[in-house]
Amino acid sequence: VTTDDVKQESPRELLAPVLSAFWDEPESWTLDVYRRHGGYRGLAKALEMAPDDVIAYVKESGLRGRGGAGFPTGMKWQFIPQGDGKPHYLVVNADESEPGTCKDIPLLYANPHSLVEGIIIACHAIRSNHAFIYLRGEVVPVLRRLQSAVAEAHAAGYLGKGALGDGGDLEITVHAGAGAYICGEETALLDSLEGRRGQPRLRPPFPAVAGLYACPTVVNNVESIASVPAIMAEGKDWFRSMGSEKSPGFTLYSLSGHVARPGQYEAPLGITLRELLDLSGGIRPGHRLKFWTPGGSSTPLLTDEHLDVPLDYEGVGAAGSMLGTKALQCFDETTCVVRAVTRWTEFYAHESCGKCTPCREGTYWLVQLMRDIEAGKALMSDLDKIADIADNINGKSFCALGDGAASPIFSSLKYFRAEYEQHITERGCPFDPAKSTAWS
Ligand code: L3W
Ligand code: SF4
Repeated sequence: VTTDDVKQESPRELLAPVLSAFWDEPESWTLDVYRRHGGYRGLAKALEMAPDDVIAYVKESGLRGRGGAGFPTGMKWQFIPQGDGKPHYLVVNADESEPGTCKDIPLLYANPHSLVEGIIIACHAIRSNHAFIYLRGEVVPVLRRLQSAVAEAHAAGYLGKGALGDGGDLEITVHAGAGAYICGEETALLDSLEGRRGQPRLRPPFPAVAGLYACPTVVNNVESIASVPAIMAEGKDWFRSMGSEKSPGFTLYSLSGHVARPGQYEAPLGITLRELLDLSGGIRPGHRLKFWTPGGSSTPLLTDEHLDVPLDYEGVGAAGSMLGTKALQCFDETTCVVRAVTRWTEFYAHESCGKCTPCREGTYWLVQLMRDIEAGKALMSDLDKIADIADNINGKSFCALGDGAASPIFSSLKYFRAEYEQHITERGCPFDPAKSTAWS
């Protein structure tokens, strides 16, 4: 579903197409089309400003990281020490692989110059002469589009010798990963980029202090950096006029699952799932929402009681979950929650890097027990056992992958314990998988 389709059918004011404004235009990925839509205006403004002023401006805009944690972008840039004599690096995390998350890849495919422009502004601000884009390796067409956007920017003089405000050079290296979810964790990503097996590093030191090649490094999500050019061009007050006070601006929501028109919907932060479902044609005809994830499977499940929760960091947090990557996976009443959680748990066990015991062993045993529960071969006491294993992973693992694996277990037991019990008392799954299209 393109933004234009939605515009024709939906209340205009709910949408904020900025990054996705011309995704459906022919050759939207080219420099010509990007410039026709005002591209590289933000850069011109930023290069006239002192680096510290750019950082202050982004900080005042209130932009928060779009990769999951919502950390203030300007504050992260400010952590980079100045005058330290070391190289500084910007690393863009484009290793999008959180289940249900599909916003950075479409953004890069349709509008790669928004990222390239954002990178140049960020490098000017943090005084970096080399940026890296760590892209999920499976998406070869996106790799080609990014490489061609970087080449176009080079040819136009936006990159290369003397590209930065102080006359400094700037190069962008596009690097394709090898398809490991853990390489989306910022320090594992840095290890992978340095040529080692991707496993998380101990933090602190945070990358801002000792990141790529032990130098000060900013690691930002694609959408965070791609949002910067519009903030510079249109102004921080314009950005703050959308969203809420603590979570300002627009963002990309990925709607998937049992939705009539799944896709990416760009809207102000604080919109509700009810409003997004109105825009996307609702849950598939004849069915009703049963449960959903606000930000991919690592964020606790919510239910139809939470349709009016504002989709910003504070609103979703108050409802007991996390906004995460804004990957809204919607499941209707035909979906077996035990089956869904089993599939996610299998994913985490497969992707666990094995570095720490709670996650490596815990996810393995969770899969065994979840499969038994799904097949009706478990005991009632196994429900306490999965909660206990999840408890021994959560907060006791080396990185956030462990917490993510525990989250669907806890939240599904909280809202759907009766459904788990039904699998045990009826000695099998009460759902007919043929009626559900979510898990094939
Ligand atoms: C310097 C300090 N820097 C924090 C920086 C830190 C990082 C950022 C946020 O996980 C979450 C996770 C997933 N000095 C600092 C500092 N920083 N204190 O701020 O850090 P943190 O630790 O809060 O989060 P994180 O470890 O980066 C991100 C969740 O997002 N998630 C998954 C997302 C998946 C994708 C994807 O597929 N693309 O993004 C979904 O919810 O579970 O909780 O940069 O260095 N004192
Ligand atoms: Fe590796 Fe899992 Fe430990 Fe993270 S929590 S370090 S993915 S084993």
